[in-house]
Amino acid sequence: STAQIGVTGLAVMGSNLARNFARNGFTVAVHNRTTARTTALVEEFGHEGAFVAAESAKEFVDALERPRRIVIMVKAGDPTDAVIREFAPLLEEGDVIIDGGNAHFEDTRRRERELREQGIHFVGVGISGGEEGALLGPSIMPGGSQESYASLGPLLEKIAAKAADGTPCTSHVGPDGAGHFVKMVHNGIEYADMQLIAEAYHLLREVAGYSPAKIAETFRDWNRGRLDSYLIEITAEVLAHTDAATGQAFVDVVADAAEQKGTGRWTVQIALDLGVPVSGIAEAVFARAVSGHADLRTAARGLAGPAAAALSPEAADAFAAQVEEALYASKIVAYTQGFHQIRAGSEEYGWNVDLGAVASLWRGGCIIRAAFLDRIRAAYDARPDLPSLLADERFAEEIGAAQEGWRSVITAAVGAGIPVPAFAASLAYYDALRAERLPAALTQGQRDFFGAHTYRRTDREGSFHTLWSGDRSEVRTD
Ligand code: NBP
Repeated sequence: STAQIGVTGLAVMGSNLARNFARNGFTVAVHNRTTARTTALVEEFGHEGAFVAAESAKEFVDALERPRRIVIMVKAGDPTDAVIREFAPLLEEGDVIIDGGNAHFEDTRRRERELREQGIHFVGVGISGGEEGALLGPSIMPGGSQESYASLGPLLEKIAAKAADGTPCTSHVGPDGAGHFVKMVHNGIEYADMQLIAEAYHLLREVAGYSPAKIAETFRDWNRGRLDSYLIEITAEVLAHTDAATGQAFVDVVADAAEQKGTGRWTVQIALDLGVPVSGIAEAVFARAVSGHADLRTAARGLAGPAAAALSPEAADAFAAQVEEALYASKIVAYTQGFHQIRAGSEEYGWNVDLGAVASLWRGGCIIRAAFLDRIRAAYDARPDLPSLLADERFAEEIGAAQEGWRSVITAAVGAGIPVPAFAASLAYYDALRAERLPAALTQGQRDFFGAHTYRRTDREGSFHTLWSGDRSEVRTD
């Protein structure tokens, strides 16, 4: 038994992760249900490091030093349970099973509980960065026991991406499902970021009248400022790309129906359960759904809308600057909502997640990596109990400075008939939170009227009900 770590499930993610471990000097046992994949991996990449190819589960387990560390990289869901059922009987107390797939955190909680009874540490790990990240350094979000992290952490820190300051983009997130929960919210934020960028593009195209090439330039420019991020960078690349077959802009030949794998949807479902308003993320998920409904879109095609009005080149450039403000302000809201959800999950499940550390481990390797995350980390470092990112002085100042442009952009979008659901939902969230009074008072009155649901008063303690169908006097109900 010489291998320090084992990887089972050698499709693209598992292979690349195994190679990453090997390239970093670890001896890696590799295994796959279909042995051909194991053989192919070692044949093609065996020169990169020390691999031990195992045909059977028993061989695999025997190749590992103790306590064993086994990474499962198979299709999420039933296949993960099947692999756990196969390996668990072969393992001993203190061994660690690591699930690097995109598991739902509730599944991770269940698996952790079941394996704990057997004395096995189960570590649900969120991994972001796609294929390339798995090979060159992903952002890694491990859950599980503190003890498991003591054994696993040093290996993960070696293979993880490094932030600009050299810090590894991984740290122990919290017990059981915490890592997969944080990965889920990461993906939700990714949906919001992408939708906000899409709305900015749409406005630059339809209101400013910019060409895709000009918009690519604009994004490149923005990428040198506060919006500096991987997603802005690749947006410029995609927009600058020309389709070889037609000579047209690539973005004009791609079908405009966005697909999804489900982690954005999970984020919203869980947010609803926790009562956390993640309206920006929800609008992003719904926007993809709307784009995919060809039937509804065809049926609505002839509906009336405003006539297009072109802006002068100077007005277009001024408008583009406001779009940058709208994008930045909405982005602050998306992260505010996402971090609120992590805090709520952490409280609900007793995870004690350090929000600043989460911002820190997203700084490299993952899809939402951005200069912006340094600021979020700084905000939580300064005030770990920060109730909301909007309560941070610097973010408050920045969003305050952007709000005029943000409003103008949304007004222009409404006037021009361009849908900006995520921009608009983000602004509504901002305005709702800063409002002195909300119409929720009226909602409470209605609820009391039709359902005697009671209400609280602004001037006295207690809960009250008005006898709406009687003499309309008020009674105290508590
Ligand atoms: P896939 O999700 O395509 O899964 C293929 C692997 O699962 C193969 O090794 C296959 O073995 C194995 N497998 C299946 Br399917 N059923 C099995 C079973 N019942 N028993 C044992 N093995 C089984 O691979 P992937 O795209 O590399 O992704 C792996 C995980 O990583 C997934 O959970 C994914 O969501 C997650 N992830 C992916 C990305 C990404 O960018 N692609 C990023 C982050 C996380 P076989 O070779 O014998 O069929």
